Amino acid sequence: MNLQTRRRFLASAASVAALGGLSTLTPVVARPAWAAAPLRLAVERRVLEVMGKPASVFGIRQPNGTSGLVLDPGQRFLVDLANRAGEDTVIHWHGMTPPYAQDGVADANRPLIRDGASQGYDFEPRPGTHWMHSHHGLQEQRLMAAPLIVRTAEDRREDAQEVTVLLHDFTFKDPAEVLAGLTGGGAMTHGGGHGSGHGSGHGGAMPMMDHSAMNHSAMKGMGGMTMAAIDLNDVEYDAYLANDRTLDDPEVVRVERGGRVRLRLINGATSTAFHIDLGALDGTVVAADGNPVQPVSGRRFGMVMGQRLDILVRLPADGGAFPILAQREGERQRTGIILATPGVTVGRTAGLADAAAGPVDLSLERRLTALDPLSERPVGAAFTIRLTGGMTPYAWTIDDRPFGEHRPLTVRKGQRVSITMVNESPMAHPMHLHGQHFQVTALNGTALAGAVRDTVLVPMNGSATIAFDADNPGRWPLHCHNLLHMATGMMTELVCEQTI
Ligand SMILES: [Cu+2]
Repeated sequence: MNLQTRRRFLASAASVAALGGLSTLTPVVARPAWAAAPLRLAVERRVLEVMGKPASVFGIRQPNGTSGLVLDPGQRFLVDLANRAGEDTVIHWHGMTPPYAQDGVADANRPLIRDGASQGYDFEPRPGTHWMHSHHGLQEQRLMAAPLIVRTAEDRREDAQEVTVLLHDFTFKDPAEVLAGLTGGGAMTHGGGHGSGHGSGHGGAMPMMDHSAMNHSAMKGMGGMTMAAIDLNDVEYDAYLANDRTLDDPEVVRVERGGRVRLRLINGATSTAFHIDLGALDGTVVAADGNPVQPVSGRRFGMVMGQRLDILVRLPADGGAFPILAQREGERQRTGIILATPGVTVGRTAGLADAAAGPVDLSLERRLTALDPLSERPVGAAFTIRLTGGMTPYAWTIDDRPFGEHRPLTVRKGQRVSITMVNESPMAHPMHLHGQHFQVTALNGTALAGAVRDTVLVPMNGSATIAFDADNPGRWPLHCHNLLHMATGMMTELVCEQTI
């Protein structure tokens, strides 16, 4: 561990300890030295060619160029992260449940990683398909995101080839311009978004959706069902990526005839929910956000921003080429990879599906059942929050309050907590809680023993109830994983205080 890393580690531990209202939090104690050689990751700039045009984006890579990390069973999350992005950043380990200081979010107690500096991490990782992404500004839109896979011993024994797919939405525009186009070019709406004199978010020259056209195409896809009231997508993207590539030039993964594949799918898009489409293959969902579920079979599965699905497929004995596609909700655009057995010529897959997809809804969520559910015990702290805000002005809030004016949800360590999120706004929101995974215990008011996960869809006019045992002290963000919604205020905090 170099001195600079140690100093930063100590600094963040000290600032956590100094935190007034949370002085009972256990500070993270810097280790005197690395217990073993750390894995090295760097946040860097890179040039990515998208549809033949170069784009300046970010990457989070190992020295050998591998994007992200794969940890073996029992391996610690022992990472030295260097910031060579040319700007300050902080990387959130999405799906991990580390001590508060190492979550990868900057706040009053946890500094950003300065450009040129590095930061050390040392904690027990949580098994499953997870990811890492910037939690600062709009960097995530420029692909500051990568897979974070933590294998279990069972994964290793399983006779299945692992194929990880990170999905993303891509624009050649500066993300700040995209957001300014939505908010009407005004200042960020942390002042409340009220009375700020913003015009409609539809007036600018930025690549927003033409909502009338979008609704029209969505309507066709839904067999005439009236879709006029549904607002699915805020931004017209230039491309949709699967492992950095479009269907013009997709990744082709060689697989065995008759072999099994474990797809580790990550929706790393900032503002796009996808329908996973397995085409001719039958799939079995075996994990949600890295947590095992009772197997659910099918060929099409919805997946909102931040979520992960592990899906097992078996290739036919006579082989072939099999696109694994992700189609944007409400649209025809899609991306994906191709699974191909040896000797097969891979044909072209169109980047547009024949018909627009409907919205991603709760149909998969309702079918998911945790293999390792919460124990039965009474709820000690119950909250109901409302998801609020809207397009005009473009400002998204919780209980009508933007982040900064939010009322934290305060619980004591050890309490069983339930949070019901009621969506009163005109869009769906994928809600992500940091610091712990939760079980989905009700959808639209109907109780269920749902999946354990860290991100859940709360559809328009719908609600979701989540429950968990608060065992990780800290100030944990609870936010919408639509980056543009979070950026305009849709975030609050779960404050877990440690009792004496
Ligand atoms: Cu949202």
